[in-house]
Amino acid sequence: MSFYKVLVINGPNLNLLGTREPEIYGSDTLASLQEMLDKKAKELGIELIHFQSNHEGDIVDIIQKTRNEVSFCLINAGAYTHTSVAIRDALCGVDLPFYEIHISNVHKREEFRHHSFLSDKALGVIVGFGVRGYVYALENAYYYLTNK
Ligand code: CA2
Repeated sequence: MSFYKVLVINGPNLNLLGTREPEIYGSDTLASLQEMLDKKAKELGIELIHFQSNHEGDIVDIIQKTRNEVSFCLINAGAYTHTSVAIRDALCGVDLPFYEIHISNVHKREEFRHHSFLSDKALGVIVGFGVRGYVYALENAYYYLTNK
C-alpha cells in the first residue's frame, strides 16, 4: 500500500538521456532511470508520478494539477533551473517541498549553470552524482515524509 505520492519532474532535453554526451550525463536512459526509481519507490511504499517535458508551461501545469495528491517533488528542471521564475513560483505557490537534482556537477561547468532559481527554495540540492542522485533524493524524501 502506498502512503505517499511523489512527483518526479524531468525538464527539457532529459528525454535524450543515454543517447548523447555520456561523459556528462552517463549512459542510463530516462526509461531506465524511471525504472530504477520505481524499484526503490516500491521498496519504500511510495507511489511515483513521472513527468518529463520540454515545455516550461507544461511543468508549471503538472505542479498545479497534482497539488492535492502529491506530498513531495523531485525536480531536475534542466536548463529551466537557470532561467525559470515561473517554475520557482509554481513550486512555492503550491507549497510543495522539493529536492532539486542535477546529474552533472553544474558548478564545474559554464558560469550560467551556477545560478539556480530553485536552490534557495529547495529542501535540498543534489548535484554531480549522476542518475544515482535521484535514488538518494527519493530515499531522503521518504525520510523527510516519515519523520516530519
Ligand atoms: O546536470 C543536469 O542534470 C542538468 O540539469 C541537465 C541540463 C542542463 O541544462 C543543466 O544545466 C544541468 C541539460 C539536460 C540535457 O540532457 C541531455 C542528456 C543527454 C543528451 C543531451 C542532453
